[in-house]
Amino acid sequence: MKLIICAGPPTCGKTTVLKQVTNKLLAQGRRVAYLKEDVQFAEEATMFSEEFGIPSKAAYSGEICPDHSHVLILKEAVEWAEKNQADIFIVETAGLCLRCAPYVEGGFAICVLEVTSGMNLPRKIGPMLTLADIAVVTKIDLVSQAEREVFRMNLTEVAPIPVIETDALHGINIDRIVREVEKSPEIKQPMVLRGNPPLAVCTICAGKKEIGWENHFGVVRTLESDPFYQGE
Ligand SMILES: Nc1nc2c(ncn2[C@@H]2O[C@H](COP(=O)(O)OP(=O)(O)OP(=O)(O)O)[C@@H](O)[C@H]2O)c(=O)[nH]1
Ligand SMILES: [Zn+2]
Ligand SMILES: [Zn+2]
Repeated sequence: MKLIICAGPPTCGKTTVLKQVTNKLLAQGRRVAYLKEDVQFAEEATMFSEEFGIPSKAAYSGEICPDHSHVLILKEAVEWAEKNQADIFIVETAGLCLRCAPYVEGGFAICVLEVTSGMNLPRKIGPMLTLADIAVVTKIDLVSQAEREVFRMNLTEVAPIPVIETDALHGINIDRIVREVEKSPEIKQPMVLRGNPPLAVCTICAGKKEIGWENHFGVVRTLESDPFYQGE
């Protein structure tokens, strides 16, 4: 199974892009599963399940940093997708913590940014962009050619990765994203974070990169549970 992790600031167009991508993957006979991770509210999972009839799920991080919650639940989420016979598992995350990045080694990482968010955004968001495999720039229908080019230049200065520009509402350049997804490797266990978490007090912050709540101490959670304390 391929694991596609898609992060980006709120309302940048992640879901719109992923719906277009899912549509094409399903048309090619792929079996797709979808997980939306958010802090407290998300309707995307219902949307994916109603529109595409695919296994879809939402996970709320609540009081935990969304990227930390992601580390804790991703192992079980991958097992859930495998149980549902998915061959491509798409995870959309809120990506609110600009110190962490949700990407794992051996997975495929997509960072979505909206071109309307200001020319300096690529310089502000850190590992969410710099550790991604590709950047998808949405809402190109709303700005001039010159603004598009400056945004792209600022982005590739920070992260020299392929940039795919899209008007996601109209499915522009979605085929290019699908080709990148198709080229990505199969996920292998044990999964490990790509980046180094920031310095602080919990085991994730302290730099322990193993995916799965069993591997961490402090306030943790499972895919289905409320947060609980694990440790001495
Ligand atoms: N004009 C234009 N609008 C877009 C484009 N992509 C997304 N939108 C609109 O932007 C809004 C937010 O899009 P979503 O796909 O929900 O964004 P998101 O990143 O998934 O949002 P959250 O998951 O809620 O953080 C919606 O109203 C979309 O219709 C685009 O390429 N062009
Ligand atoms: Zn979304
Ligand atoms: Zn964090």
